[in-house]
Amino acid sequence: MGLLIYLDGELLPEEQAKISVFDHGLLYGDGVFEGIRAYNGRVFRLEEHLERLYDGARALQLQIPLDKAQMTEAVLETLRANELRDAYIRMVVTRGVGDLGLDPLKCHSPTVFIIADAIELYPEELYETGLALITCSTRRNDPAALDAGIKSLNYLNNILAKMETTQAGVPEGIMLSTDGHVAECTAVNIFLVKDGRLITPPLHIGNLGGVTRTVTMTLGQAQGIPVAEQLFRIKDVYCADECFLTGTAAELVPVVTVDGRTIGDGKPGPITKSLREAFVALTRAEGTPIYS
Ligand code: PXG
Repeated sequence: MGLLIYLDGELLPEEQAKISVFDHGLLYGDGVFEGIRAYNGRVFRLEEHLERLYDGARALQLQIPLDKAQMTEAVLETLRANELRDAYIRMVVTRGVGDLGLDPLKCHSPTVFIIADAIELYPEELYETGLALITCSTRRNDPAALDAGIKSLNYLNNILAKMETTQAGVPEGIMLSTDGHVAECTAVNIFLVKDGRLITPPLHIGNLGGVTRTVTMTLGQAQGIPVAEQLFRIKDVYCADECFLTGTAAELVPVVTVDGRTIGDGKPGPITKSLREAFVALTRAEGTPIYS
């Protein structure tokens, strides 16, 4: 049986959930999206995801036709219609139908759709053994040109980097800023552990302010680990004691090699493990209930 998709106020069978070829989300990548997860009947950090979506839309002067309470209800309805308790949720708002020119003012009605589906996870053994990464030659967009905090439908530079990782046979890759600092990976944020400190790049170099990144920093502080947002370069990754990635789909996943160099002792480190355990526990304990 196919999925039921929320599209502009209706729940439609997936074969009928279609949008126009004149939608500017498709023609120009003009729109915003979110990827969210539900664990055991609760949506994790829904408010934070909605805040990022609405802030991104606001920055684009894109008026979402639902308020946050209505959008929350639409997400929960979509999950219920598909009888899901554990799920990946994709929420998309596009500029809507316009003409063939760029002008967003000619698009009168944004398109809103929500897909909720069973989640495809990284294989469990990757959490035990850790990932291999490469450094991608594709740079992250310059934040002077496009703010990476807007989770827009323009993902081409991440996709070019993703093609490099696939070519290299690894699941993720590090993306540098235009001035050569480590920014993030293709769809996850990056953390290092060095001398007992947790370090992640600051947002101003052009990375996404990940919801999982924020949760991880809070969990680190709660465990008494000093946490810093600090610029670093690829050599600092090679010389780190531990490295891990954070994202909604990946959760918190250890990295054990980068560009063929072994990180730390080549196994997921103790701080990575303890933060991962705390993260997993939190996802099981908190969230917006789907079925009340
Ligand atoms: N950086 C980028 C560029 C992202 O797209 C993250 C970091 C992590 O953010 P969260 O809020 O998830 O902790 C993302 C996440 C997926 C997927 O299937 C994730 C994203 C985009 C597309 C697919 O995991 N964004």
